[in-house]
Amino acid sequence: MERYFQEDIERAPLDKIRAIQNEKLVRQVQHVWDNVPYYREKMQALNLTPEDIKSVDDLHKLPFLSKTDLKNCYPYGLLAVPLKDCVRIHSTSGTTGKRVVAFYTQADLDIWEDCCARAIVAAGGTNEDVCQVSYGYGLFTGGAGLDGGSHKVGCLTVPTSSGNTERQIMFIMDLQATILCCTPSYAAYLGEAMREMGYKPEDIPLKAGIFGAEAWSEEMRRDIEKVLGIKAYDIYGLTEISGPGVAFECSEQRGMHINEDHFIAEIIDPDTGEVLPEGTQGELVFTSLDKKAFPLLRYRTRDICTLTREQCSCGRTHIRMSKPRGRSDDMLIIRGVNVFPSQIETVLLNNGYAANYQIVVDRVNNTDTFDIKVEMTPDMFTDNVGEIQSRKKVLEDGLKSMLGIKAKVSLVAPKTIARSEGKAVRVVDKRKI
Ligand code: DLL
Repeated sequence: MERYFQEDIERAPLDKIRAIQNEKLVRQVQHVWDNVPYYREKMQALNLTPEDIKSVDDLHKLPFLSKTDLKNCYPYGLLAVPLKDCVRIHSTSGTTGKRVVAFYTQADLDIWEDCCARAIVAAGGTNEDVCQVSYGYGLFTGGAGLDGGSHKVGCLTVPTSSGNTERQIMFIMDLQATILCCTPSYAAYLGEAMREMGYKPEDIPLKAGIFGAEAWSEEMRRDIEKVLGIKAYDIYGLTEISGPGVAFECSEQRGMHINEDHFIAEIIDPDTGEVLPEGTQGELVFTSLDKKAFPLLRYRTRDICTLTREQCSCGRTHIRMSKPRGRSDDMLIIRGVNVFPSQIETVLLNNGYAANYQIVVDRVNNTDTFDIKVEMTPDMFTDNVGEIQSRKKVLEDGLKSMLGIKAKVSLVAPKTIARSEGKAVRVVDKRKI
């Protein structure tokens, strides 16, 4: 049962973790230098050779990689092994321009699946569980990653992929699924659908959910936990670095442990690139230590969070990252003020709404307009204009004090905002800037 709680690694003291990282980093830098001319040139531009990187202490000397580098190198420019050694690709869900394509050798897939297995075990999963994987399968990493992890743990894996909500519910109930893996927005939607079908939390066999791939708030966690009668665990990852399982929550649920034997995490100032001390908020940067096919060094994720090494009650020693509050590129600048969708979500959920909303930003006469469409829940739905007006005012006041700027709220009938089976689309930015 505990095969994928890898105690010797997950509870290793810091000096052991550092020793593993030092050794792997030196090897990985040499591998990239030898096989990726694009990165070698970046190092040469800084007068660096692999000999300059002797341990994690030297990491800060290495150049960053960003999404722009990935675009420049599309599709094969960062590949570090012969194509014949690659067995799969995955790709990000980018909506504009070229997508990121990440390559995997069989060994890369095995390590990635191990990381997902650790996440399932941390959520209480064993080979006695029935694990329904409702993340999308295909180019997206969610389905494949959790599917592989679930197999490694020995769960009975139900590979429903996303969508077809009625069938999802049928399998949860008929097969007595105990673990659900999907995006938090889809989990909320499934919960809503099950409630409408008359299921009470105690009727639902699920005990845990492993939800990630998008930012979600503590309030949303509580709502999902309540409606499905489960404990909801966060999981983080990105295609460029492997997929889900780069970091995951344990029973303590205060941050996600980063699999430090495979990845080094840093927090930097997004403007200056300077490495920031533990506990400071900034942009998360990853170096992958084991990836052979697509080994990114110092990749800038654009995710904003903090890191902590404070002791964790679960006994795991790997560093923890806070919930990313959204990508720096999800952040909207409206009338000069930084606005994260997650802040809006917090206000809505604190006022009894579900996370069904859409932000529409436009620019009229050189001024930003900021409209938020919010769905009423069936309980609060009314056609009493006075009541709607006063609800609207409560929300507008709450948003003003959270964000510092005024938003125009319109309350709409239940089920009028499109649901997402994968990552939710919260923002429509019509500004042509
Ligand atoms: O979303 C991988 C994944 C699949 C993670 C399933 C967890 C579960 P991408 O599509 O490449 O990969 O998107 C990566 O999604 O940089 C974050 O901005 C965001 N993200 C991922 N997990 C979380 C999370 C997958 N738990 C991007 N909380 C990342 C907040 C998350 N944001």
